[in-house]
Amino acid sequence: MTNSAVSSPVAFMAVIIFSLTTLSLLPRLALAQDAGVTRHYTFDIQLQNVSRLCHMKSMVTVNGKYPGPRIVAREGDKLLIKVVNHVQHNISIHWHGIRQLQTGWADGPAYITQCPIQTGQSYVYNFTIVGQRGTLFWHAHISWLRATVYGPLIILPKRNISYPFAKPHKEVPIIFGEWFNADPEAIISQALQTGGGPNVSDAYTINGLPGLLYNCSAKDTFKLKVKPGKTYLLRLINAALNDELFFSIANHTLTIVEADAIYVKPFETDMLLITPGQTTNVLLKAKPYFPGATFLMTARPVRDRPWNL
Ligand SMILES: *[C@@H]1O[C@H](CO)[C@@H](O)[C@H](O)[C@H]1NC(C)=O
Ligand SMILES: *[C@@H]1O[C@H](CO)[C@@H](O)[C@H](O)[C@H]1NC(C)=O
Ligand SMILES: *[C@@H]1O[C@H](CO)[C@@H](O)[C@H](O)[C@H]1NC(C)=O
Ligand SMILES: *[C@@H]1O[C@H](CO)[C@@H](O)[C@H](O)[C@H]1NC(C)=O
Ligand SMILES: *[C@@H]1O[C@H](CO)[C@@H](O)[C@H](O)[C@H]1NC(C)=O
Ligand SMILES: *[C@@H]1O[C@H](CO)[C@@H](O)[C@H](O)[C@H]1NC(C)=O
Ligand SMILES: *[C@@H]1O[C@H](CO)[C@@H](O)[C@H](O)[C@H]1NC(C)=O
Ligand SMILES: [Cu+2]
Repeated sequence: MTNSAVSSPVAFMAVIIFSLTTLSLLPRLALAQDAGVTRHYTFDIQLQNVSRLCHMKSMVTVNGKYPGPRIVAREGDKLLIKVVNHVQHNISIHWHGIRQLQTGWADGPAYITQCPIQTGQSYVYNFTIVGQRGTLFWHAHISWLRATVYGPLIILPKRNISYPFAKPHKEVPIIFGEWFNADPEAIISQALQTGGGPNVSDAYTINGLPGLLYNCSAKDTFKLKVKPGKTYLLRLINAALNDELFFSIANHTLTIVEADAIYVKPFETDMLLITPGQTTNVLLKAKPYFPGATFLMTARPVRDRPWNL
């Protein structure tokens, strides 16, 4: 394969046109600035019909969302997340990258730190975020349920502590994943039975959307509308199952400011590599000219699909 990610059929892409969600990331907190607050979330594990690439399927989700809901907290906050299992699968949720100081049992890997939550049961994850700020994520941690059960975990700095870089105009989570037309549980169970490699996914996704390089997918393209000259904080998360991804935005340089919830000395790059489980915050400065222009945003794996080798 060539390096031309934009024309590769296995890359996925999106066009910067429309405004996606704007994060209301700065909720007013009730308590004193240093103490941290307790934030409550409820995750209902439930089936949801989702259609991509002209394939509709019933998938395991949190609250019927794909990708799942955002968790937003500040460094120092306590999280109480009640997970209620309404599906036939056993499940547990991993708070990926959280250090879990003195709360190892809240980490989430099934049969490692806890028994999975069984059908009809619930469990409250109870932990405090200590000494971390930036972007992490959460996902299912049993079998291959993480293929559809994942979402951003956004950790803002403590109240009255600013970022060590200029305040961005907006913050946008960009979460990479994989779409399987088949049931991911059937794929991993077939692979375990045959001893062969598991079938590869049918598409890579940005925020659950495969983008317009795939057939029957143009309407499922992530679009981000930007204002000329403004700076955007992109919270990049690789929630793909197995693939390391190269990410870039045409004609733009990215400034990396944080990795795995630790600030880094900022540096610029045209392209970055992000492996499954990694997260990183980057600044994107929109060009001050070219009104109405669109720029492609792509991610693609290190090694291509077998049929493209
Ligand atoms: C998914 O679609 C099937 C078939 O159309 C339907 O029977 C089922 O109720 C739907 N499930 C949900 C959660 O909407
Ligand atoms: C669900 O978890 C329980 C407890 O660990 C286990 O006994 C049971 O076999 C599991 N069910 C499935 C379908 O894996
Ligand atoms: C959460 O854990 C703390 C101890 O770290 C405990 O005092 C508190 O009661 C727990 N809360 C819930 C709702 O389980
Ligand atoms: C924290 O910020 C608020 C405004 O957001 C301000 O009123 C308050 O004085 C600040 N507190 C400290 C200790 O800086
Ligand atoms: C995996 O791919 C093979 C070859 O295309 C196909 O026959 C099989 O049904 C697939 N397995 C699943 C679980 O979808
Ligand atoms: C899209 O469909 C056409 C016609 O079936 C096929 O030739 C092409 O390879 C497909 N492209 C992708 C990216 O799957
Ligand atoms: C974007 O980059 C391409 C390739 O370097 C170049 O041909 C094109 O003129 C650039 N477009 C803009 C709007 O900067
Ligand atoms: Cu994880």
